[in-house]
Amino acid sequence: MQLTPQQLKDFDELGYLFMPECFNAEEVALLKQEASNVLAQQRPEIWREKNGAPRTAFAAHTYNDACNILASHPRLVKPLQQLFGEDVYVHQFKINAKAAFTGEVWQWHQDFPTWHADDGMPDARAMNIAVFLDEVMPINGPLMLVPRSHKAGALKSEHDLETTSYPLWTLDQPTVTEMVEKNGIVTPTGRAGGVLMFHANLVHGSAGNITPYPRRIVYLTLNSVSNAIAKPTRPEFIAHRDFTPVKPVADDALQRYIGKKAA
Ligand SMILES: O=C(O)CCC(=O)C(=O)O
Repeated sequence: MQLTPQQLKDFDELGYLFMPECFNAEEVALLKQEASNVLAQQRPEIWREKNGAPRTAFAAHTYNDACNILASHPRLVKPLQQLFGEDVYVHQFKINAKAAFTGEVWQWHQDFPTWHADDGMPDARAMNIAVFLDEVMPINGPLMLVPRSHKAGALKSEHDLETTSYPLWTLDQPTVTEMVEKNGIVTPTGRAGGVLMFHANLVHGSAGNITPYPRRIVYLTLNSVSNAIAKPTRPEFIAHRDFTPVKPVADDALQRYIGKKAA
């Protein structure tokens, strides 16, 4: 999948692109089932909310076949290769559960300050590309993005070790207020199968989920091979040390996997 000149222009201007219905109903059904299987496991790669509900399943592509295919899927990998103009490797792969009733907040942040401070990533030449596994609605803790905020570069961030179970470099309220007064907030919503990519310096966050509707999203973080991390401090399952370029699989790889499983 190649981004069109208009999509490239929109991404440059706004810092994000939302592509509804990138994965079809069969592919989504498989990914949902596999995400449920992953999130039901007890393993160290699964980070939990303070109340014990799964918050994030890291590195699921290393222990789940469908996730492994997704981490090399051309609909996710090719747009990022195109944007960065070089090969990319998997810096992180995670399923964020944002469970019904218990999913907690993600404080306002940019991704790059955490990757830089905690992993020694040199530049903002990495990006999250997200796949919605459930319908993302205005009510179930959608991702909130501040359009154009990536143009401000990396902003001063503080290490938040308190508000959630997961340490993150977050932005203070005056900074967020200033960004939002200038640019507003958008919440891309839509059916499972939608894909959202956003710049490493785009300001974003999400509120807790107190609805009965889970909001599972896969985030594949791809980093340019020329920008490999230099000083990782987090476990390998959060910041991968294998810088081998991703070779995109065939576009129908998930469909073939479904066929193989059914046979
Ligand atoms: O899943 C969410 O709501 C936010 C996740 C996020 O911002 C992140 O992983 O950096």
